[in-house]
Amino acid sequence: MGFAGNESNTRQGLHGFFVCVLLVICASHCLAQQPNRKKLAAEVKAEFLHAWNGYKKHAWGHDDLKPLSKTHHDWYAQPLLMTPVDSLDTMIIMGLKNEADATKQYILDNLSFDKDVEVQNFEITIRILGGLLTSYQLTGDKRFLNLAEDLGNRLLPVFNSPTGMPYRYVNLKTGKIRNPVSNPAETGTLLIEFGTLSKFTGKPVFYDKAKRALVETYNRRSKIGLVGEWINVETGQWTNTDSHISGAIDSYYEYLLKCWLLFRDEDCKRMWEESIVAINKYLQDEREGELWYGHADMNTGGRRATTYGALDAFFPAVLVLSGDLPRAKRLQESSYLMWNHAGIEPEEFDYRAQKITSPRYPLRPEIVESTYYLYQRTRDPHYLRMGEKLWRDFVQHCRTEAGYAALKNVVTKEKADAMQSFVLAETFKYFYLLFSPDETLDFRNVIFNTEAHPIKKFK
Ligand code: DMJ
Repeated sequence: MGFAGNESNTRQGLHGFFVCVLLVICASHCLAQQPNRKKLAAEVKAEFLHAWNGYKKHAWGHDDLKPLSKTHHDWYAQPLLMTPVDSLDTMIIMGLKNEADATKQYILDNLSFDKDVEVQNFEITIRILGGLLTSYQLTGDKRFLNLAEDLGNRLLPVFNSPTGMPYRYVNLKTGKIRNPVSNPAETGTLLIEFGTLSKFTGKPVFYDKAKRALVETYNRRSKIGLVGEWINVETGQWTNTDSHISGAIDSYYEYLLKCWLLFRDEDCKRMWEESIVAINKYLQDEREGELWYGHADMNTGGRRATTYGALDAFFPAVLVLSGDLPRAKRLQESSYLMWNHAGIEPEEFDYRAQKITSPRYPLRPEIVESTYYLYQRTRDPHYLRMGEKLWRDFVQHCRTEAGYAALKNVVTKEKADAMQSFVLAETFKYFYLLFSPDETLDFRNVIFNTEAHPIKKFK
């Protein structure tokens, strides 16, 4: 008995010893598997500077850098400093003080909207108005707010349609409007910026006009609760009834949810809550255990296409914000699968056929944005590892001598001569925020506009 007892003690001791060794091995293995956040954040910052320096050297004073020909691209006859305005808050967030100070001064000295150019209301709102408002909030410099208010006033004529939904283009000098056929993303992605402008200036007109445009779009949803892709803002009739969460609709849904969270606007809450039920009922799709969102007819709900793309990859972030973590996690895995199909993300992917249907990659941020939201909400290192893989592929395939270049084809990895301002405003910012310490930005107290410009939630 005694002997047997000793033998069992010895066995137990040995067993305990091996368990400990195993735990130590596992722990060190896990630690080795943990991405080095500090190192990654430093890399992102250095690469942001590389891209920014390319813009400064080859495209200074213009809208965008063309990274292959090392020259510039302007959207209109006269530049609107798209890249500097879009990038300033990224510099501030990254702590690049000298760059931020110089860029701020350049914008304040040179940006003027008194220009005879016809601009696209949606793009100018999300990139420039959004950028100026965040720069005002981050620096406290009233001159940014003055610029934002001047721009807001020049954009206001877009809302002078019979329905209140905006025309797509407006002349900044004359107020002449054009292009009545628009889409929900362009009619409904304005309230964060116009609403914030109202809050900062105390002038309700901006909030009211953008809110009406959002509500009028929502009011034209079908009986089953979906919106279509193209709508005439003069007649209120849909000209294309394809429904999805992709480009031309995407950020309409994003703003329904975010405007509730930013302004505590209960109408937006109600519109979001009704919309997400229809989205999940008719657009959600399953393939071999994977969750996807495809296309359906807005009136019948019948499946129209089984494509999902780089723009759709914003939706896990929206699902995180709405509290639907299970769907957010599953959809993120699908986005990641799409990314890994060719080692970098195609613009569009047929998830049923598992085939790329549009092979370009314009350096989009959406999948990184969703990775950041998921990491913030779950703290699961899985999302850091995912982010590190995205980052390594992004650098490997898109870095050039003068900055970062879009890809014409994700299969051949052939580059395109474009680096849009959202690369500096969004893609680098979300990579940086994913890896940098939590104190960098208080995730729970801000709402990002669709161009990644954060605004503090209003009380
Ligand atoms: C950005 O301008 C915005 O994120 C917009 O909502 C969608 N397209 C680009 C980025 O892909």
